[in-house]
Amino acid sequence: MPPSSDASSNGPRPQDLAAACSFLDDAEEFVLTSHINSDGDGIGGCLALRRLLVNAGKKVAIVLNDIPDAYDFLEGWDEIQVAAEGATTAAAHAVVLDCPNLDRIGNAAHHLGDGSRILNIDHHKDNKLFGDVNLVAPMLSSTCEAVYHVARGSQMAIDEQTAAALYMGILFDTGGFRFSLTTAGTFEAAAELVRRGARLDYIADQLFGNKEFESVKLIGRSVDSLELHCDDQVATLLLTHADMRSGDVEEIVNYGLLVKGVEVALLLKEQDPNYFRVSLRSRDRVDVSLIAAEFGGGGHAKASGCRIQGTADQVRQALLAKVGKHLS
Ligand SMILES: [Mn+2]
Repeated sequence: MPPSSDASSNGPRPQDLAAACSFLDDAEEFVLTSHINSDGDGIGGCLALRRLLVNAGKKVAIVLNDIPDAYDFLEGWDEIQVAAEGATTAAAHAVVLDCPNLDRIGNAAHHLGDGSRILNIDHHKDNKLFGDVNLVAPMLSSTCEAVYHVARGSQMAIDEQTAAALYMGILFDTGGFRFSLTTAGTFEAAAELVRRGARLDYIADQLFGNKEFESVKLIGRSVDSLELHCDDQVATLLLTHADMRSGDVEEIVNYGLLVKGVEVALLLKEQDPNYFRVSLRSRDRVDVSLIAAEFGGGGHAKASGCRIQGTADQVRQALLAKVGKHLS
C-alpha cells in the first residue's frame, strides 16, 4: 500500500508526510520523546522510529518523563532514558510523538532548547501544531499508524522488531481494533506489519494479559466502587491514593463502559491526596474531549483525560455537572 494512495482517504496529507520524511532524512542525530505517563502508542512509536533511524545509520536517544514497564517486551525498551532536569545538551533535532502540546512532554523539555527543530507526529485532533514540521493526522487510529506511513514514505526498512512496536501501538490505541478510528487503512497497515514479522498472538498477550497479581486484584476493588449517575448513563469508578500505588490503572475506566446503557465512564484516580487524574471514555454520543477541555485537559472524542483538585466527591460532582449538559 503506497502512502500516497492511502493519503487520499484518511492517511496523512502527502505534503506533511514528505516534510516529515525530509526532516528525518536530513539530520543524523535525534532525540525522541512522548507524553507524561506515556502509553502503548507513544512508547511503540518511539521504539519503532528509533529502530528505523538506527537501521538507517543514525544516532537516536529516547528520553521520556517516566518509563512505564508494561512495554519491556519490545526491543530497545531498556535503552529508554528518564528525562532529567539539568540536561546539558539540547537536541538539535527532536521528534515528539503522540503529544497534543509541548507541555505534555514533562521533564523531557529539559532536553530541548530554543534552537531545537521539532517534528511533531500525532493524531490528536486538538494538537497545537507546535513543531517546525507537523505530521498530525486526526483520522488515523494511532501515532504508530502515522509512523508506519513515515516508514513507507521514506522507504525505511520495517524489520521484525519495528513491526512489533508499531503493531503493539496500533493494537493499544484501537483497543484491539475495536474503536471507531480503526479503518480499513488501519487493517492494511496491521496486515503489512504482520507480514513483516509482528507476532500478533504474542503481542496481544503481552499487552492485554501478563498483568501483575496486584493489578488484577485492583480491578476488583475499582469495580467495587462502580456507581451509576444521570439516569444510569454515566458510570464512575474511583481509585484511592493507596490504590494508585498498588497496580496498573490505565485500562480500568473501560469497566464502566461494560455496563449496558452507559454512555460515559469516568475513572477518578487520586494521584496525590485530593488531586485526581481523571480518565473519560464515551461509548458514542458524547465527545468527552470537550468535557476534559473544560478542566484544562484533552484527548480524543471517545477517550480523554484531565486533572482536577478536590475531594473525590467534589471532583465527581464537578464532572457530572458537565457531563449532564453534554448528555442532554
Ligand atoms: Mn495515541
